[in-house]
Amino acid sequence: MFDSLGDKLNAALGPLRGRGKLDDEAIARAMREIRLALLEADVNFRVVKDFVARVRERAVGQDVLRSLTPGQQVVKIVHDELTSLMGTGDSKLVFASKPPTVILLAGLQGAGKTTAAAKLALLLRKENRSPALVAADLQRPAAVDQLQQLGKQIQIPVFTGTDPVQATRDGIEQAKAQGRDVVIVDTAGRLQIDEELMDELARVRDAAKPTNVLLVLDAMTGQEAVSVAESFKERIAFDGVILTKLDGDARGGAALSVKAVTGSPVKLASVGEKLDQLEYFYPDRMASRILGMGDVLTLIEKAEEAASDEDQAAMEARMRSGEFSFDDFLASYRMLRKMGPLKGVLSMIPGVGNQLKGIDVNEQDLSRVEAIVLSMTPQERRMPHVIDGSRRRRIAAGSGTDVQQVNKLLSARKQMQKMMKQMGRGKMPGLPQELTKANRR
Ligand SMILES: Nc1nc2c(ncn2[C@@H]2O[C@H](COP(=O)(O)OP(=O)(O)OP(=O)(O)O)[C@@H](O)[C@H]2O)c(=O)[nH]1
Ligand SMILES: [Mg+2]
Repeated sequence: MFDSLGDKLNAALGPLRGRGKLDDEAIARAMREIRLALLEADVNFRVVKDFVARVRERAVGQDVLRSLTPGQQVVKIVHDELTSLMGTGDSKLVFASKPPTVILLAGLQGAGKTTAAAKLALLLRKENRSPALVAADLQRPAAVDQLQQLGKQIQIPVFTGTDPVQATRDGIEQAKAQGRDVVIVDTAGRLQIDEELMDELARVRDAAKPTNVLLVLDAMTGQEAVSVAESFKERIAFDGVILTKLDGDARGGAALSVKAVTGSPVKLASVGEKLDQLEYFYPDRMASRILGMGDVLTLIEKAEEAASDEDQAAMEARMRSGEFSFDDFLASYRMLRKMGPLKGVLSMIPGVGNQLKGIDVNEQDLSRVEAIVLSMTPQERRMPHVIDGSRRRRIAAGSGTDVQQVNKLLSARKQMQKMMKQMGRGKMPGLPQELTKANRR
């Protein structure tokens, strides 16, 4: 996602990262490159201009944080500004105090409304809500059918009617009667903003009295999507945006400009055609992703699904403090296992994705890792520095491995700990050498 933008921003920032002191010349050059990278990613030019001005101002007048070099600080400034460009904190959906919560989806033809309606229903059900779908698109003959098919796939009821307004009103009533607490209304698309359909949308909105109006935008259309959003804004107030087709070759322009141009944040992002491929949009994570800092938080979230809350919180706290014992090692390793194919999970760790190219993650090697850790005493796991030569021999014998393999694991843990510490400081770590080497054989 947004790979080319990420590469270019990193190329612009690269020369600054290691520098202890920044002169105006170096900053000016980096700002020029950042500007170009954003324009090439199809970010709105006014947005680019403001963005670069803000970054420059902060970069030149930066308060020097002791923990970061000036170069690292510029990277942090770019990250912060990217984050605030995409919105701060308010990307949650609003739920009505008196159910049902009604979510109205609007957008151009083919933007992905109908698919997004079903995806959103599925996402909300995972959060223990009880959604229903309403097909208010009676423009296209097959539209109702499409939503009904999707509803059937995920076993969520779909209501409709004979005209858009009546379908909306009755659909919501029926959903309510069945005890559904969220109703998602799918509306007719339009080729471009046209009076008749805008008028219909306004009437559907009045009938639905939605808690949220979400505009569905195709990210692949870049700036076009942003102008569409601007035109919608003039007629139908919307609270947020669902960006779709981020799995395609979207360059990032829509994601980065829409909040600045319309004032409404992206709330959800669709990253594929499958029905479970809709995610909440987190500006800070997206900024990290663009800057190639990996998606640590998404990873943590996945881990949370696999681990109990207490385990997770305790481990996170220790990792943040830069501690990483063999107990943590084992716990994270077991979590990884539960999270699914290892390679996919590893590729989300900052800096690891690239290094995994061409490497086979060998699950058998990892079982050996578990055996070695299990042969350690609780004290050894907690305080790995006590593991001396004779303990190494004992651990090797106990796990059916050899001292060399034990040594390898000991230094892998050290590397991991270093990596965790760097992450805590906001640096971009690399994959521990020992781990890649071990698996390259
Ligand atoms: N790759 C990819 N395809 C998507 C995504 N979201 C939707 N699509 C595809 O885009 C096409 C249009 O999606 P729909 O949901 O039918 O779009 P719509 O806005 O309801 O279209 P109309 O009802 O005609 O206005 C379908 O082929 C979807 O499978 C996505 O996130 N990624
Ligand atoms: Mg549709």
